[in-house]
Amino acid sequence: MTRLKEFLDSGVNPDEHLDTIAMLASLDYIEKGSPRIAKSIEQELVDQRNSLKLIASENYSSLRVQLAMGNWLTDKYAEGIPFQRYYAGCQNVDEVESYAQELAKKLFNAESCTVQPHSGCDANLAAYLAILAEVIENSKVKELGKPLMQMSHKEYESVRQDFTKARILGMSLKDGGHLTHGFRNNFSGKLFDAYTYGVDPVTERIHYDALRTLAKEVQPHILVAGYSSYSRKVDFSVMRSIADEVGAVLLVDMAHFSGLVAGKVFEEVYDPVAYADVVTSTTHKTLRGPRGGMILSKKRFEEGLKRVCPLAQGGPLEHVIAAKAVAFEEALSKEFQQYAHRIVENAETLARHFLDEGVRVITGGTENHLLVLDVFSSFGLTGKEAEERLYKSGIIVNKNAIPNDSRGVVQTSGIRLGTPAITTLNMGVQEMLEVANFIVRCLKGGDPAKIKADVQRLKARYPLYKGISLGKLCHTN
Ligand code: DSN
Repeated sequence: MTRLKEFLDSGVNPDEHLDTIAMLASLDYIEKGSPRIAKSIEQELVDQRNSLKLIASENYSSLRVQLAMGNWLTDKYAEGIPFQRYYAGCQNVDEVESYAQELAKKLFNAESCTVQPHSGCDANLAAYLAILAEVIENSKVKELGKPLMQMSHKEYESVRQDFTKARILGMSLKDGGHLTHGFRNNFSGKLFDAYTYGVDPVTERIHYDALRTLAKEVQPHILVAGYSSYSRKVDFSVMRSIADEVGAVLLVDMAHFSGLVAGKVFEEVYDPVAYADVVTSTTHKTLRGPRGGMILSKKRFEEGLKRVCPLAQGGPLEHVIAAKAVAFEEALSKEFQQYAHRIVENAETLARHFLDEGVRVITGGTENHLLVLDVFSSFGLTGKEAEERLYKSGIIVNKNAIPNDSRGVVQTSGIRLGTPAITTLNMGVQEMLEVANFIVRCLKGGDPAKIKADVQRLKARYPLYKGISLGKLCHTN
């Protein structure tokens, strides 16, 4: 019997379960032609159900978001921007993309927006190139009195050489920044003369005066704020003043915390959109949309950002943009604001439980959705060992360097934990005590099989996509 038939035969009211029906029908259909792929899709749900997802950058998107991606919008090429395309027949994707842009502008109170980046990494690449085009290329265009395409090879080469001298100052990977903020094995460390700032060795927080001094020395063209494993709020008014003092463009990468901005947890000086020239983001993570990217900007950079294609990408993925629009609609709701506040409440509670157990929490706690534990000083384990041990107990985390980590990025001394996904499941502060206990028991050498059984008991109380609980998908191993 197919999954769908089994579900419908169970006597449910189809009108109340359209999402489940759509998902089960698609699995049944995929299985007919591509059984290996259907098996992996199904197994992923089983595995996600049976484990505790504490990866700070992951979440569970709604089935509406997922379904908006799975259709024929994927077949349409749409280079250009809405209503100004290089291909005919874009009337429907124009509608989708312009609506997504409007929603994003409303959600973040932004002047301009592009939802075309395929990922956060692509958003940063496109944003850097658009900024360089504005601050380096345009002045040369004015000086020579002719557009790029009319420059001689020699003239254009002098523009390109100026690009390679551009300086960037971003948070170092080892202190919580991202690969795209100047890491040498990333385009950002190759395209730019890249400098990095870290955290204060004692407080493990950004030291704004030290950053200001460094910025004055480096004179960056772009100051990058934002992080992927830093657990404190960033004061963007201070970042703005530092950028202004050195004449830099301020770019904030809010990929990790855009859901906290949308959900009005980060307001006033903690809202990057109010202060930055350009703000990049992913649309998954705390924002809980499809995997993808976007860029918000002040009017000055609007023209440059209309050129994500051809600057950094080919045609936009309009099926993913449709799902971004659905996610933005969801994020505009009151429920989403409550969700965003609960993410942080849960992370703070989790951090407090670890501190009560004598575990060293980097910076002494958290003000956002993530926390980093020093597992080497607390349990004598490297981050890699801790990650593997937790995995055997059904707890999914990632190893993470801590400030001044002597064990490098492969072994590391820390792990990073995040609460966006478990908060989506509706776990609250009560459950954070259980989660902290599982982790401490496991890292102290507790029996993985027993902990895994306890994890699954907790997960059973907070089912994932609970409509899909009938038929073949009901595995519990
Ligand atoms: N992979 C994301 C994270 O885990 O933070 C960022 O690239």
